[in-house]
Amino acid sequence: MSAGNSELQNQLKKAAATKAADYVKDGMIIGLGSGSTVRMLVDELGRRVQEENLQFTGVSTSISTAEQARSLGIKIVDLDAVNAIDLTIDGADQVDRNFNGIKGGGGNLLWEKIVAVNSKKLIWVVDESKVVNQIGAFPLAVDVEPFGSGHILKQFSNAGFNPVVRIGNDGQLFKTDSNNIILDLHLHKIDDPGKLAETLTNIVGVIEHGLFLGMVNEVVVGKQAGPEILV
Ligand code: ABF
Repeated sequence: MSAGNSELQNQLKKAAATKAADYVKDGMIIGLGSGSTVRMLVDELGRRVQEENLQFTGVSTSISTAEQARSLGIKIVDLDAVNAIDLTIDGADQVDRNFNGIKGGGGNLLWEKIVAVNSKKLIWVVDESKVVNQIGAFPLAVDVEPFGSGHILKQFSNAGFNPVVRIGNDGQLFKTDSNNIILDLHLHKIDDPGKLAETLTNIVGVIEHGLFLGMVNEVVVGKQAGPEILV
């Protein structure tokens, strides 16, 4: 992606994040997602906390989001400290017109899905490049227990899933916030997301996968003509 495009993409992400911040009202319990778009959301929420005295409680989907939020004066509590989350705002890597999504590019899909299923409402904030006709071109992250993961890697290879063990930016084996590993499946396209989700879920040692099917309620899309809300 050229520098110009990435600058435009960041502007579109920021527009979506700023629009999504309007959903957060005093007294709400808010699930805070992960990824660069949500980083922009948390920055904006932090500004509103500091400058407009916005008061809400956050539940984070990653260690990094919790650290960012706390540094901005946002109150963060553990998921088990609340009965339910009023609204979770998260990012996504791809989302189709049926609201099937791929998440996990950042490696936080397990906590993201746990927070999502404990939320009354789920919103994704994306730039327009994430909205696709068919999901699958983005590698599908699978959160795997390290013990015996070599056998799962082999099983994925034999199934034609083109799995790659994720390596972190430091060149070391990537580890999730739960100290699991990520196998990224390079599928190019996914014709039957529901069937694939069931297959992955039934593999012993797979902790969670990045298919989020029919879970999101609204998608705030940053577009050049202005943010658009898909429902
Ligand atoms: C996170 O948002 C991940 O699930 C997903 O990979 C990421 C999207 O990243 P970005 O907002 O940086 O494009 O929730």
